[in-house]
Amino acid sequence: MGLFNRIKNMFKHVDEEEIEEERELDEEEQEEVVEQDENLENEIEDDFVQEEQESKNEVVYEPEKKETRKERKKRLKEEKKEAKKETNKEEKEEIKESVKVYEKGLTKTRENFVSRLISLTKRYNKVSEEYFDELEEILIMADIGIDTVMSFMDRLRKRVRTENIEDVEYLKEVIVDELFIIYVSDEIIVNKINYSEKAPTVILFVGVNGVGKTTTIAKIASKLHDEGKSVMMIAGDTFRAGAIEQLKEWAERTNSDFYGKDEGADPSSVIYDGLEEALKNKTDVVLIDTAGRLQNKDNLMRELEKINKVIGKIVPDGPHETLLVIDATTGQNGISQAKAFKEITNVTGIVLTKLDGTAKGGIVLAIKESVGIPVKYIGLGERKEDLQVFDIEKYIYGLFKDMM
Ligand SMILES: Nc1nc2c(ncn2[C@@H]2O[C@H](COP(=O)(O)OP(=O)(O)OP(=O)(O)O)[C@@H](O)[C@H]2O)c(=O)[nH]1
Ligand SMILES: [Mg+2]
Repeated sequence: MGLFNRIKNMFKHVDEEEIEEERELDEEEQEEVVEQDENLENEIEDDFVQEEQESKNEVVYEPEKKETRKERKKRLKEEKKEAKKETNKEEKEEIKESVKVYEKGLTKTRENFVSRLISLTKRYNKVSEEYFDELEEILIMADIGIDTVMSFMDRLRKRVRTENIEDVEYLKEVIVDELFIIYVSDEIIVNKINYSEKAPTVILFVGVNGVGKTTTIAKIASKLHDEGKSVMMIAGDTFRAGAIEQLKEWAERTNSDFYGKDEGADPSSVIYDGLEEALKNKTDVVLIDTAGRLQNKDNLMRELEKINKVIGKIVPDGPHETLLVIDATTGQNGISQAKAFKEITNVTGIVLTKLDGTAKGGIVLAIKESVGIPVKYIGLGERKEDLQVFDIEKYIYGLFKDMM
């Protein structure tokens, strides 16, 4: 099965109203998944042994109420099965919610880019030079980036030639396939955050003014809390008093610890003291806000070097991530920022915010190809749920669902 159909099968059901019949099938399917789970037997065995142990210490006044071995095993099995089904259901719900966020957040791009692609396919019966020219223009308009588009077109033409493709309907699938390849390009995509085994995990946020650093920190903090992790925010952006206040407010709202000093304080000293406190409190994750005045590249480079050194003094393998925040609505300018920051510090991942605010969501693909840094999170709106771990399959579905 091609990628186009694979992604379609993965997510198409999310859009369709769940009819009763389907729901029943779902139940059966879940029952099967549970039955086939090999771990289940072991888990039941463990629970059984534990319960046996515990009940040995109990005095049973009503011997007729005591469960037999067999009864207890049966009950435990039923309980486990119910719990497993519940988690499976929850997982499915989560995927569904997240696909909906992608769909909604990518509406502008989809309506622009994909509707043009569909209209192109309608106007041409066969693949031709004119078709290629128009396609190229559509891709450039979506901000995929000239270089990326050129190499994409080369590969597409080659496939059309070698596979003798004439049908534009089929070519649509090949286009999706090739866009996926741009992103993946022979690498295993690491979109996961590198959490340290020993607390604290230190995540440094960098990026120019107004791109969404502080709100991203707040969104990530709230996700971490949902996962049961403790969080501290450090106000390393001491450039404006407002920035410190804003972060402090977010810390309160998300139940995170906060460390900050006054406006004008040396960011490295703030970070040093904050990290010491985090170490003392055994905080799981520390999120560090910084100021990103790229106007003065040398200063920024020196400042980031100092910050990294200070972090390393307290948390020797930190920072575990340096996330560069980029505003998707700035288009190619965002790509230039990524290139500049990559030169001055070791950026390990990109957070691409405000994708919901642009019709040029193709920038995700351009960043990966032109800078070679994985996009780890994307912002698809202002709510905390709108910050999503980047998932290329959901992204492609969010873009092309009208074609699928
Ligand atoms: N629509 C939309 N808005 C976003 C998204 N992410 C952030 N914003 C908005 O962008 C604006 C700027 O965000 P901040 O977090 O203050 O940006 P910053 O990088 O910390 O800015 P400075 O501290 O001024 O350098 C806020 O109004 C956010 O609500 C997103 O994914 N979608
Ligand atoms: Mg800020």
